[in-house]
Formats: sequence, structure tokens, C-alpha cells
Amino acid sequence: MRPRLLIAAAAAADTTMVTVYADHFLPATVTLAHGGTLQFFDPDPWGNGEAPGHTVTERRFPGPRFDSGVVGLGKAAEVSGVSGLAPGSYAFTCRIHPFMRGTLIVR
Ligand SMILES: [Cu+2]
Repeated sequence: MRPRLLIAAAAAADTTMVTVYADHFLPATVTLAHGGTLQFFDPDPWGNGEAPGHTVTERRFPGPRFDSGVVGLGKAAEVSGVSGLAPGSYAFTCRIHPFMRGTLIVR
């Protein structure tokens, strides 16, 4: 593939990133185009020095439709299950720190 085509492909793949700082999601509200993907990056040196890291997990009974799995300090992961979500608003949390709250908006 020529470089120009690679750039076009990267732009078409709609990826949004959410991070965490001091046990808060940053940004707390994440907006994503329908069919896009969400990356979770954990650069949080303030996470109480905890090795377990953080997760991005939908707050939903009986189970989340999307979940990043545990992402340790300095690591990143794609939040699986996001690209299939219908447009709407979805609350998420961290499985390790249930007080952490965020909202994912799919347009
Ligand atoms: Cu956490």
C-alpha cells in the first residue's frame, strides 16, 4: 500500500482514546462514532500505587457488553465490544475501583 493510502485507512478507522488520572477517567465523557473503537491507556501514577491497574467496564446487569480487561500502569488496550454498540449512552466504571465513573456516547 502506498503511504497516502495508509494515511487514509488510519483516518477512516475511528479510534478514540480514554485515559485515567488520579483514579478518574479522562475524559469522563467519551464520544465515539458508531462502529469506532476505543483505546484505554493507563498512565495513572496516582492510582494509589496499586499494581492492579484499571479497567473500562460497562456498568450493566447482568454483565457488561464492553470491557478492556485490566490495564496496568503504562499499558494500553482496546476496549472489546465497543464497535458493535448501537448509538446511545453507556455508563462505565473500573472493576477495581467501582467509584470510578464514566460515560461512553456512541453517535
Ligand atoms: Cu481503577
